Amino acid sequence: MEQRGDGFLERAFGADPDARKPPAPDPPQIGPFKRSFWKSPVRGPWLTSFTGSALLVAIVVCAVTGFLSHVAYETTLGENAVVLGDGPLTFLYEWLSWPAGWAYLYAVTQGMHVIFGVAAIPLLLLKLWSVIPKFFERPAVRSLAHMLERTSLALFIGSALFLFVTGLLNIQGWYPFGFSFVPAHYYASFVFVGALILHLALKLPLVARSFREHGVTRPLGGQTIEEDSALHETVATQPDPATISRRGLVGMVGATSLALAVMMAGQSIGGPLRRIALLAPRGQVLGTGPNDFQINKTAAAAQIDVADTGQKWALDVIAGGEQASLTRADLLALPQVTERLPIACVEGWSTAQDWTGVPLIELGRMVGGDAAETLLVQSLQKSGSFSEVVLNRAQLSDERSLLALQVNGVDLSLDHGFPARIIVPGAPGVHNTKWVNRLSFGAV
Ligand SMILES: Nc1nc2c(c(=O)[nH]1)N[C@H]1C(S)=C(S)[C@@H](COP(=O)(O)O)O[C@H]1N2
Ligand SMILES: [Mo]
Repeated sequence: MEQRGDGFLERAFGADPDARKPPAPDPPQIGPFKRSFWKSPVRGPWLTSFTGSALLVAIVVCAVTGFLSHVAYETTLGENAVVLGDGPLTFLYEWLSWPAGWAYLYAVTQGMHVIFGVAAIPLLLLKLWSVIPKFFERPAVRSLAHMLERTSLALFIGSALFLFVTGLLNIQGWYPFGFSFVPAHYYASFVFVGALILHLALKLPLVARSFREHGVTRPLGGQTIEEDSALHETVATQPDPATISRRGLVGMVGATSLALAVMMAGQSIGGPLRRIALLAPRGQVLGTGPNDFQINKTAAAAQIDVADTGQKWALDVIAGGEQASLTRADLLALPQVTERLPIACVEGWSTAQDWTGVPLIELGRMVGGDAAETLLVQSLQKSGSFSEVVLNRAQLSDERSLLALQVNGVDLSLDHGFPARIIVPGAPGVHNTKWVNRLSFGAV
């Protein structure tokens, strides 16, 4: 337990029997634990405040769009629930239903989530660099307040790194960890947002003072500023001569952020811009055939038995006691509708194609299920995530929501969901179930 200080902890938690011993001497101040070890003349509260403010903007965008992504994923919950059981805010997700209105809604919110998240990484690194001396601060804990501040900081930095690392791995489609990405990323965001609010409350006065003294952007004009090393632990006591100005450093990191943002935007916006998506895992340059667009999970990966997609395939449509069974020829004989709609994956990429098929609501009418609140979609995929999904009222009743049989004028390829797949406006890609074989109106 803390032995120096003002006895605050002792009063709070009862006397420590060791407290009567003479206080242990401070550990020897060597290497990075010595203030003079840190030489950079640009490190200080202005740089931290400025970088932190820019980072805050990106983080707020990520938090809002991340929350929206959960609303989109869990619309009416049921099989969609990514956090099984009663996760935090489940009641909110039951109440907030994702609209079908604007076809590009999720492409935009999730594109922003990934673009701002990736662009924030250089800012996060600069922010951490600007406060390195504080990690070596000794004594590590001075008082109860100081202990709480440092604990919240450990949670803050820990959850931030966890969110960025898991998010990056997810957009690369790589899951080296033994837990499920969505609930982990989701729960960590609660720790992060809580710690962020505390951090802001604790640091706002410092930021305000620094901006009052030096201006928010004045050092970016190239002006040098003096910061007091006696007041701030991050300011070098024996600085080396500058090798880069604050303007140069912020400019370099800002340009890196911007370049990453443009690169990530390439895969969200698509078209010729996809060529600049150097970090996109789903390929920058795709073929030019009608089925040559991103494949999230191939039929082989989903363990689809090709025999099940052939002549013996039929679609079961169910509502209450009514049931219909339709072959692909039956479906093709119904009036066909063509809609240009995007697939917008949680990974941040999206791609708009021309889909042709039968409106879901027409299939509902055939069995008297068109007034249903929900539609349970099931597929040939026997297990694993996304093998089935629940669509809400807005989605199942929208005239553009299709059971697609064709894309860009030709039959769906096996990897894109042959014989039939769902395509719904404004929804996350995950709800566009492939290899569909059963539609149950009002089942959940
Ligand atoms: N049955 C089934 N449908 C599925 C998936 C899946 O794994 N299995 N992946 C979903 C996800 S996450 C996305 S983004 C889209 C991608 O569709 P595409 O592979 O045709 O681009 O399909 C969705 N439909
Ligand atoms: Mo996806």
